[in-house]
Amino acid sequence: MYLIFVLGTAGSGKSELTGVFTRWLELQGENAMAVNLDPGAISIPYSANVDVRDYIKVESLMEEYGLGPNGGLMLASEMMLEIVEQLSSDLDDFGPDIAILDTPGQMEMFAFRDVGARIAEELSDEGKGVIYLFDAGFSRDPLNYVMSMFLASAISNRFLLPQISVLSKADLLGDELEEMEGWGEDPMLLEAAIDARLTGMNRLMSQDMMEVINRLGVQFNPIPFSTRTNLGFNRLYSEMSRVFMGGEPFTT
Ligand SMILES: Nc1nc2c(ncn2[C@@H]2O[C@H](COP(=O)(O)OP(=O)(O)O)[C@@H](O)[C@H]2O)c(=O)[nH]1
Ligand SMILES: [Mg+2]
Repeated sequence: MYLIFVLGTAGSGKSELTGVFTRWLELQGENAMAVNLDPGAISIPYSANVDVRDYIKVESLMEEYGLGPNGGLMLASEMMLEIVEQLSSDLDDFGPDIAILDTPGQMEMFAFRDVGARIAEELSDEGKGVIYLFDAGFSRDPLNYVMSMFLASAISNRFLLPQISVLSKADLLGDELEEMEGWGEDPMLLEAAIDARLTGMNRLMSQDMMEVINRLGVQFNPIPFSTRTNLGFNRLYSEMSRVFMGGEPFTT
């Protein structure tokens, strides 16, 4: 079994990718399964046999403890560590070859606290990886693109797992898509866009952040992806197989 955690900021398309792409993987002959790790989800666009809400629901916690949505989500995140064994045994019962795990909408509650990485660690001893979503609508501005790179680096430092970047909701981009693909392939093109399109503090900030990212030696080349047009499905699949499985399919 290989576990793939889908991470990204709120609204970046984690749940929809989890649902649509898992279904597509099944059509490719993979024994894939979608898993919901978001205790705050009201509805999810896929059916999940393994679902954290079987044990913890933000809505119920809010009612029971008189909390707001953020307080409820924080408590739920902490509680998830206590039921990770149950989730792990649920996963084993179904035994897919790939589990695609949808994570909480509010990434900072999960991924930027210990809980995310600890759950990843305790859920399974088997292979694990991360898909990180660059939200296309947000990242079309060069400053925001650099910020997305920063978030992706932070996730990578937290989880210490092989990671693939995806440019989600790419169907929302017009001609910009080609330019943004260039930013992923060649950092100098991103630097040129920063110089051309930003001024003042935003420009300085982006330039300095780029310098740090270059110094870290990390590279992101997000795969343009859309659940609406199936853009990037084949590329993401072959990248997953290459990065996570050394080129083999997940189901043998
Ligand atoms: N145009 C477009 N919209 C998308 C795509 N993926 C998700 N969305 C929409 O973006 C919003 C947030 O998606 P969701 O999967 O719930 O994001 P999450 O908070 O990261 O789980 C929803 O309204 C989705 O229908 C996509 O590929 N293209
Ligand atoms: Mg979601």
